[in-house]
Amino acid sequence: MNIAVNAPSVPETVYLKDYTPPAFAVDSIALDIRVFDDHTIVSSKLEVQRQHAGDLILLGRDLELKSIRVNGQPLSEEQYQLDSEQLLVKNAPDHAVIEIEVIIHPESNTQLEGLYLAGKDLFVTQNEPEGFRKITFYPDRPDVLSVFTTRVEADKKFPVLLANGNLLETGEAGEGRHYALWQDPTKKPSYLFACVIGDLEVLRDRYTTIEGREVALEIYAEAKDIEKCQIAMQALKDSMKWDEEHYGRPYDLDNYMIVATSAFNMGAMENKGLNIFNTSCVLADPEVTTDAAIMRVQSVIAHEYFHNWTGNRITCRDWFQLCLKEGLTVFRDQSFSEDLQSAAVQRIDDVAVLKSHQFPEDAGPLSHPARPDHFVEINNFYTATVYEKGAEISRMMATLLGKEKFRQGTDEYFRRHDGQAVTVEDWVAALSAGSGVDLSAFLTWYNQPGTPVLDVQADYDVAAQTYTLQLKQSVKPHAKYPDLKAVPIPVALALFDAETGEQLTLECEDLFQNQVKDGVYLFEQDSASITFKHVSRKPVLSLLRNFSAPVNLNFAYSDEELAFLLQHESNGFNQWQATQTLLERVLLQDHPVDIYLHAIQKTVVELVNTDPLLASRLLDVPSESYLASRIDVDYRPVAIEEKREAVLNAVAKHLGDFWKNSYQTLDPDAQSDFSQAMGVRSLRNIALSMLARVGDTQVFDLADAQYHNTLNMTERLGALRVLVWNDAPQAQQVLQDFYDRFKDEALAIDQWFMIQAAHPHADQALIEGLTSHPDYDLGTPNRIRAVTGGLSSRPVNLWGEVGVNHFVHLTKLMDGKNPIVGSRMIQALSRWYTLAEPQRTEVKARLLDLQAQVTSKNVVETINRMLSV
Ligand code: B3K
Ligand code: ZN
Repeated sequence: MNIAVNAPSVPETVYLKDYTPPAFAVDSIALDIRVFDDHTIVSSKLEVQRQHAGDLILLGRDLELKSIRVNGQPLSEEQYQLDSEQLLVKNAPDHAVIEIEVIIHPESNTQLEGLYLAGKDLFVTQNEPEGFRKITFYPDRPDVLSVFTTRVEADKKFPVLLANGNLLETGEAGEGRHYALWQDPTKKPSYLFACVIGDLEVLRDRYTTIEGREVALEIYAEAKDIEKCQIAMQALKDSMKWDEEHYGRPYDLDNYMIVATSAFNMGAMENKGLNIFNTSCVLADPEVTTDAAIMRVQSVIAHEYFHNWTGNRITCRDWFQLCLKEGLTVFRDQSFSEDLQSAAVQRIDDVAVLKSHQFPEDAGPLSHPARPDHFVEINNFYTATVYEKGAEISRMMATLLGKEKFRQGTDEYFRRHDGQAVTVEDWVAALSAGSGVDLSAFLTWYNQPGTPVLDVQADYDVAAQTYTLQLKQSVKPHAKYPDLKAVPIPVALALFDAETGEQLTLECEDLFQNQVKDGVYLFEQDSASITFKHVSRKPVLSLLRNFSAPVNLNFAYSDEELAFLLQHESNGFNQWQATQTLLERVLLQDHPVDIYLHAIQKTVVELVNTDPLLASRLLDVPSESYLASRIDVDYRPVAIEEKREAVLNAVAKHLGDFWKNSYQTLDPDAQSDFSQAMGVRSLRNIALSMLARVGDTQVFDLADAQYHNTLNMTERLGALRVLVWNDAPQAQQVLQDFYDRFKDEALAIDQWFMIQAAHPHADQALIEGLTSHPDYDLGTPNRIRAVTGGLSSRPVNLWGEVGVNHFVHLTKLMDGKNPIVGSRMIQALSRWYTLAEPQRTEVKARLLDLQAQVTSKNVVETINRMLSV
């Protein structure tokens, strides 16, 4: 019949306030997907039923409509209206069976959305948020839930045919073809539909739920990778158990399948019972995978599994509510990882990500509320704010409620809303009802943008023996949100005796007696004060313990007080927080570095043998990108790099023999568990880079030996970095060796690209060499990100000609080929307006030039917002 050519009928900008419920419910959908080499035929049969007044609108994009029948009658072209975004059935009856046949082209789909060819022998789907409309015409919105029956048919060269739910039937389809018929008994929105057609191996296991359900667990990957799925399988079983124990949520189907592909725009996707994963988030083997990547595999496996309840069983009413499922699920996966390894180090790593990604986003032109109220392209809102700030909002409510009440609240949420598509308001209301604590003030956190600033002043009254805190909160004015309100800020705090280092019991003035519970003060107004009594000498105050709220804190600590907290705070996260505050002063406010050096030496030397993982994190120096996010005008990347390098050199020098001693005595193989061993590997790699800084004459020999004598990827890469970034004589030779060893391991080769792109002096020739390498591939987002990730880890290079050229050129290419990735890429330059002149004007000119050339909704919206400052 026809491919739509008319202008789209959907509005440019979608607003939350315009939400209307769907006119029709879809009781069931039967899909038949027949894959051929050069096209795919999709037939669908929908049983629809009117719920509200309005037209029957079936969304569809890039579909070739072959036929449409309503209640058995073919429709003539006058009976429907078709444009490039939707098919409107005129005068649809209240009950109808709609049968549609379309042709699609997954074999040439480069956007990696909808159904697409993900390598020679694999077709997969990615339907969140709006990919299903590229498979067939459907009310592709999250509040339309239906029972899906799926028949998948393909040539037998693809032995694996998967879809959601239970396998009902398999059989011959003639001409060397076969089929499989699946049915998912749970009603779900179309974004959770998935199917997979391919030639894959499978790793099988089982899990018995707390209810006694036997669940078949299957991880599908290329045959050569199948053994690398063991860690993911264990993480899956651990997650299933963890959700039963911590949230009372057992799994609900008889099978749980995970499929790995390297052609994937993001980390993974929680399709009901059939997750599809980027290989980078499922394959794990210490010989080819770093410790950090192994931790990521475990957390993403958990994240997608936890979505089964927070996202799938209870889904979002509309895409503005995205943080309802993502924020809560990130909070859940963070909590799982805290239980898996050191809770303090997990919190350190999560807060580091929040501060280096979400805080800058919220401070610039891409700032938006955790629940946005308008968008042009929803794919642009899978952001650090929705995910990470969303997680912090759930965490704040959990902190305030405590374990038991939080569990009562989540129990009520699952009880009320299982099987529904709901809103952030529904979540907060259920949590409040279940816990008996009114949390409605937290809605403000979801609804307004910006990182609040918490100003605290302290006053010690020696005569009265009181210690008084004055608190104020504010947030930077925002042109689009003139009515910014105070938010509830849980302030976790402690007082320490400055002489003994002991933590004091908090006693408040009568008036405030009930306000500090378990060391958490809920600060809800624009300003407030709180007085502690019986404080016999001026104490040291520790604020925002465990980072109890995502705010920027201003408190006039002395450097000595921060050094004190570094040594005496009772948990590792709070110690780390003290190091970061102290270093920020050194780096951005020219405080002397000596106090830090003295304190870090004392602390780390003691910790090295007892908690090497924490010791490795306490040596963190804030990243250049984080430091950049703290500078709003006149940002000079070279100056920041120089300062940071100077601090690192000072640390290298000050700790002297510590580095070589630790390097020689710490033994990863002698550790009792993975966390300790990971800590030891991390410390030895830090030691190696510190030895390079002080010009140790043996460092290249040590690195060379470490590179060659290990079977562990964290160690091999740690050594490779030192050799390559310091231009060691053998750098090219080991790079070649690495390539030869790992040329069939795509994820290791990503690291090979990344290390080179992150060279301190990466120039145009180097980057062009990488992007013209035969293994560089614009169809594999992991490979693209390896180069962009390396480049942007060095802001001097990112903002130099080489970086700006690369990002602008890449965005132009991806605008046509894969706009989701294109839009992501250009965001690396979103803080252009903070640069000092002439760089600011130069980069702006490049962005304006790019703005004139791009056409995809994704990139256009992002670049328009970036230039709106
Ligand atoms: N829900 C998916 C993200 C889909 C992104 C679409 N652009 C993965 C996750 O957050 O679990
Ligand atoms: Zn998620």
